[in-house]
Amino acid sequence: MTERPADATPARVTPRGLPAALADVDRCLVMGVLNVTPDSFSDGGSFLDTDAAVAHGVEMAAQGADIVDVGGESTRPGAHRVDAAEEVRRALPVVRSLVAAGIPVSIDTMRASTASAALEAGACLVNDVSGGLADPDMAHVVADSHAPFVAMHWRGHSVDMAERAVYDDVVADVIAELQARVDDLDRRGVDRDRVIVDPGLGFAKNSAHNWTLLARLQELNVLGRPLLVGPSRKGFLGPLLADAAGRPRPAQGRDHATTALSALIAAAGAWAVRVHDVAATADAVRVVAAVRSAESRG
Ligand code: PMM
Repeated sequence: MTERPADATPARVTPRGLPAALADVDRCLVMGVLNVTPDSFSDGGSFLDTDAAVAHGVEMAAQGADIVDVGGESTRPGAHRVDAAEEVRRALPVVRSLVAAGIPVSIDTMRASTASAALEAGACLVNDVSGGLADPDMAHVVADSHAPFVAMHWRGHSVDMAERAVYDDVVADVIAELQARVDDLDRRGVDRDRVIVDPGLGFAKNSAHNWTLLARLQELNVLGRPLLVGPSRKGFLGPLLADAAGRPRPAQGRDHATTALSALIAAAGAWAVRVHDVAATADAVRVVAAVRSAESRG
């Protein structure tokens, strides 16, 4: 086998605890976003009905989503919390139906009780935008389950997170705060080899912070953990794609830019990318994998 040259992109790291079918995939995985909410920033209200949500999840799997990420609470900037019963009422039937259809499902929640119900229903991964900070019971639930856990970089709830976008060096600070999360989770029984880290684009970050994190993504590999990145349709793309009058491009028009970012994120060695438009990203990650494989053949 040829040795990777010193300047090659880093090898992908995968988490322990994934279903074998996903653990064996040797490219950046595609996580399809399924928000069963009335108020998410780009697809809020589209899939509030259970049947529509399940149909969209099945469609994303057919388009190449490796995992469908089901969420029942919006985390868009300024969002207020939804109560626990309502979150479960929205998300659980969708998780159950997609699991029954043989689709790998992750649950996007900050609540231990919702994570527990979803794991019981067959979800194979917990995606917590607060990295376990919002609910003191989350680590306990995940520790008991042996499922992988996404710890996203987070500094507080969405309602006032913009005020927390203050950093000395956003990359160094995000790395230090994620390292503290990984260490704390490990102490509380969520072994570090099950933890996936995410820089949390758009969460307590301004546009410059998001671009800097994307430019220096490979520095996060120092954490030694698999990396998930969620660039999809996010606000920092709006001004970049503004029209001639300077009006930022609305969320629904940001998919091509998201696909370009997904390719860059995959090329940086990320484990997975979380997107709304699965079909284009599924192609993009395959292109990156083909180039990387040719690169390793020399
Ligand atoms: N972004 C949103 C929601 N969940 N989870 C992870 N791990 N990373 C993210 O960047 C992320 C997330 C934002 O809301 P959306 O569901 O409307 O994309």
